[in-house]
Parts: sequence; C-alpha cells; structure tokens
Amino acid sequence: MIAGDEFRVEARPAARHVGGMDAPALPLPGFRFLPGHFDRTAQSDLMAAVVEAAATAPFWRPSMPRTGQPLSVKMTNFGPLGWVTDQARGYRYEPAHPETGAPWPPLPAPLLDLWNAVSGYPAPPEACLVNWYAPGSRMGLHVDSDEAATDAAVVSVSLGDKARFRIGGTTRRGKTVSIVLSSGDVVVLGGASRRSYHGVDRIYPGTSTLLPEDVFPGGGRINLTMRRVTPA
Ligand code: MD3
Ligand code: FE
Repeated sequence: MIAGDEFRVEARPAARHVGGMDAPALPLPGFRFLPGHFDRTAQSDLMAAVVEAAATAPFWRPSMPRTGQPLSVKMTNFGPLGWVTDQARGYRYEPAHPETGAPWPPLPAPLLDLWNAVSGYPAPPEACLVNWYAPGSRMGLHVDSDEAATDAAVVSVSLGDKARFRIGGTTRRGKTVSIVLSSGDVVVLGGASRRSYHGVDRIYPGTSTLLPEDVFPGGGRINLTMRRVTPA
C-alpha cells in the first residue's frame, strides 16, 4: 500500500485487497487505517519524545488483576491520566506513575495534532498509553472498556518493528482478521469498532532500526494509544 493511502473498512466491506495489502473483510464501522502517516523524521521525533518521557516515567511491567500474572509488554503513559493495572486494584486510570508517584509527562505536540486531525472528538485526549513490545511480547485478544468516554475513538501510532495486529467483532469467539502494522502507521478505532476484540499476535524482530538499543535493549515495537477517559 502506498504511504499516506488510507482505507475505511465501512466503505469497502467486500475489499480483501487494497493496494496489494489484505484489508479487513469484517464489518468494522469506524475503523480507519492510515499506513505511513508519519514519515521517518516524524517517527524519530516521536521516538525522542518517548525516550525523554521514559527518563521521568520509566517503563514498568504491569500485572493482571487477581492472578498477578505479569504482562509481556512494558508500559508508561503520557498525559493527565495513565492506564495502569496491578494484582490488588486491577485495570484503571491514575494521574501518577505507580512506582515513582510522579505525574505522567505531558502529551507531545505531534500526538495532540494527530488527535485533532483524526479523532473527530471535541475535547483533547486524557491518556496516551505507551506499550513496549520486546521481541516475543504479545497482547491477547481483549476489549478496551476502562474508559467512561465510550463515544471517543482510540487513536494508535506504531513505531519500530512490524507487528501482526488482530481485530474481530464484539464477541470473543467471532471471526478475526489480521493486519501487519509498520512504523509510522496510524489506526483509528471509532464507532462500533471501538468495542471490538483486538490484540497483537507477534512482533517481527529486526524489521526496524528506530528504537535506540540503549533505552530498549533488544529493540522491538512501541505503540502509542491516545484515549479520552471521561466524557467531554
Ligand atoms: C481496537 N494496543 O493498548 S493498538 C491497547 O498495538 C492495545 O499495542 C495494541 O490494544 C498495540 O489496548 C493495539 C490499536 C488499537 C487500540 C485500541 C483499540 C486497536 C483497538 C480499541 C478498540 C478496538
Ligand atoms: Fe486494546
């Protein structure tokens, strides 16, 4: 697919190939894929912002509610609220880092610009979750349901190694489709697709040189997801 090209699945329900790439054949109203939205320079600027943020809000490994099972991704956040999870208190948004107690760093300007350009939402995002997938990390199928602002889209940016992203419908057992997400790609989940099951099956190691080895040993992939938490 050509950089900057875009498909909206609701407009092409039967399209399996768009620009030579598999497009989801599921009805996913409100799903938008903007491949190559950020060029290499913009990706480097975003990576520099992530590295700077990580200096005050270090990546930590969260744990699942109840079982305490650690996630395979490490996380940090930007913005007034950050998504956290631990064994005792579960999934929630918090204004401060769970280990340092410091407020999360502010959202970088290019991310706010992206939100304003693509979210269609009348208020700024409150949280930007930063996921670091080292090679071998994955994220199981889940629905994002910790946000009271169910009317707001989620806007995601991929940086670094390619990943196989999977998305289905609103039931766990339904059909799913997969898309390879590359560095600079943007995904917007609005409308009904905001309630879709989705996950990351695998990272393709060594497919990008964007992540600095000193901050991210082994490299991998960074995903940024902006969310509105409280209704505007
Ligand atoms: C589809 N992150 O942090 S981003 C997550 O690549 C998460 O790190 C994945 O799922 C990642 O919760 C996927 C794209 C994304 C984000 C939110 C969604 C897809 C979504 C919400 C609803 C449906
Ligand atoms: Fe999610």
